[in-house]
Amino acid sequence: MKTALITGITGQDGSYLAELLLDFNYKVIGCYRRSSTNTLGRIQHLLNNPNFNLEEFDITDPSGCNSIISTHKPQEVYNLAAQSHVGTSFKQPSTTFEIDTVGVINLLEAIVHFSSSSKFYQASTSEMFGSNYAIDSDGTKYQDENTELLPQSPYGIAKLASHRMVQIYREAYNIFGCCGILFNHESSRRGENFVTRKITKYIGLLVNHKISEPLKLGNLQASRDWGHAKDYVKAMHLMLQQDMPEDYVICTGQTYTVENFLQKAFSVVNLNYMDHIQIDPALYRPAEVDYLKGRNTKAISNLNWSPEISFNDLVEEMVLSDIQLTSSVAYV
Ligand code: NAP
Ligand code: F7E
Repeated sequence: MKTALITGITGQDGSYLAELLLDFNYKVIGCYRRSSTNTLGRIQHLLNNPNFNLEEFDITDPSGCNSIISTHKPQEVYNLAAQSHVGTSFKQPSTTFEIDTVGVINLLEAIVHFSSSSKFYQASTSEMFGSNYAIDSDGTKYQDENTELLPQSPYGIAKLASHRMVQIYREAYNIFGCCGILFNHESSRRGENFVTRKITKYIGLLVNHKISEPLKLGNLQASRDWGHAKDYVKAMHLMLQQDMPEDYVICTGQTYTVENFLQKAFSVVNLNYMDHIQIDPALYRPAEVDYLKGRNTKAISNLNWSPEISFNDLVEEMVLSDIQLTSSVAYV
């Protein structure tokens, strides 16, 4: 039985990855940070699984990283822990750097010193491309593994620094480290302050007559390549099953604006989004990533991976789930 250690277990991706690895008969060590309120909601259904174990851990604490790696010596380490909100990274740049860069160094050092054969997955991001893209012969703009990384946010810069750090540890210390450059991925478990979930939760409240004020949003013109988190955690696992450690872009290859998402989500309940939203300039970011559209040719050919859940199915799943969730009497 293989042991996998997942940081960020309480997050969206941590919960789906844990489910996948338990299905593959792994022993899973899920690392969570202490909090004054319960953060285990997304993994509640796994807590009684005998192959699932929780460990308290904060990635910014080097001795904790050393201890958890030296105790478990896991075959696979998936580092999903992060301050992952781009808007927040403008308000808390130092904290973001501490968690998203220094934290990754702490884990890499622990692996080098205590478990050098552990395979390591790093959650890199399309936010590292910033405003940059390539253009192909028919004029299509896209990003892939060869596109220069020019981040536009403290989050993007922190993630780029850790991305390069993994590459350096791979070259310098022969660590089996892979970075997944994942484009936006969502689900009914998405954090409520990301734009997709903010929209679908609002629709749930609206349909259940629990809200009367409009939905406040920022920039509707940014384009994102949105996939489903359940598809994307499969790619993380596949990267660590290859003979050689490499970095991969994981995306759908399609792009939609925030306004397209709004339109589609409201159409699921036969409403017109224009009747329900208000633009709030305070929600615009100091710098924006305008256009993301990935190209997943390498993942298709090397990993035999491609996304299975369509944009329309993703949006519908999120809307229906939030209608159900917000219908409960307890939900206010
Ligand atoms: P998420 O839902 O925001 O989860 C982040 C996780 O990190 C949470 O479990 C959080 O714990 C944990 N965490 C934060 N600070 C920590 C610390 N100091 N020590 C230990 N754990 C800490 O993010 P996600 O959507 O699942 O994304 C997973 C990873 O992929 C992140 O690294 C993110 O940056 C990256 N990524 C995400 C996307 C996307 O579209 N979802 C795209 C590209 C890359 P709490 O519950 O205690 O806050
Ligand atoms: O914003 C616009 C906002 O916060 C998407 C993270 O998982 O994916 C995610 O980062 C777009 C932006 O995601 C609101 O300006 C408008 O253009 O949902 P988001 P993100 O910034 O793309 C990348 C790949 C990651 O790695 C990150 O961890 O929507 N937008 N109005 C808004 N965004 C938010 N959050 N809230 C609004 O009210």
